[in-house]
Amino acid sequence: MTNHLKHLRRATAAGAVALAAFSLQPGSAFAASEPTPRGEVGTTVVGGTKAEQGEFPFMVRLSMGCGGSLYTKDIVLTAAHCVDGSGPNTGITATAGVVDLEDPAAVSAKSTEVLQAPGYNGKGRDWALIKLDKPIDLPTLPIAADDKLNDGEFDIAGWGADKEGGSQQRYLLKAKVPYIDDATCQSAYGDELTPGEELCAGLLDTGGVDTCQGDSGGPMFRKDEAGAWTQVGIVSWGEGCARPGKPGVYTEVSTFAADIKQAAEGLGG
Ligand code: 4AZ
Repeated sequence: MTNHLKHLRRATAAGAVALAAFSLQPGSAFAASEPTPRGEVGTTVVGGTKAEQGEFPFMVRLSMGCGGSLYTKDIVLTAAHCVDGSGPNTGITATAGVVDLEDPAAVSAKSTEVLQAPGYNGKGRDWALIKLDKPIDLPTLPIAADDKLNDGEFDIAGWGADKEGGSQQRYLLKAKVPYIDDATCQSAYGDELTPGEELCAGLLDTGGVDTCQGDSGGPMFRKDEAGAWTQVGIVSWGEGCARPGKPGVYTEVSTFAADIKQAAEGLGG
């Protein structure tokens, strides 16, 4: 089990991107945007639907095939398993400002430095920061400072696979997934889960909505009491995608909020 799960995580860092779902049209790279055989737009399909341009302006696509979020205008928050370690790094391109990755209006910046969560060893603690060579002038996504928002319904978004084993997406997909408490999630994953460092979300009974390969590193977020988007999770891992009884596992951002803030200050942000 351990190796299987870690394999999923490595596979993401290596290649495919992705958000969400399940049972869209087989063989179509961009299924969620296409009419279904009934002539309906794919937004009624179980799983992800297309995000509107500007709906989630803090979403970042990283060139290694991961998601991310703008923590500051020149620091991207992503998953530790999406990066190779800490230090100077000019090899990552961050793309933002568009839902369509082929839109010429996309804005991009290059990495200058990577900070992987100190002590990251493949279990829990799955966060990293990427410093950019120039600011991206888009809204940032504040992170949750405490666990008050670890409840209710969360938003997920990404350019990852639209089904388990599927291909990365041209258009940003989005979905909503409910919180799953630690005890319930532990009954799905046992000791693979690190409660307190990870939180789970998904449709436990039915499956069908989830993040997937290539969504890793992207945010799970919701509105706070004041109606402002707040990041509560980082897409981390899961057994497959959208399987019943196998929810998505997310880095519990509030647990690491102080560490992330300190690390960002160390990167000059
Ligand atoms: C991945 O490999 C991955 N279903 C991301 C999310 C999930 C599984 C795998 C959750 O990037």
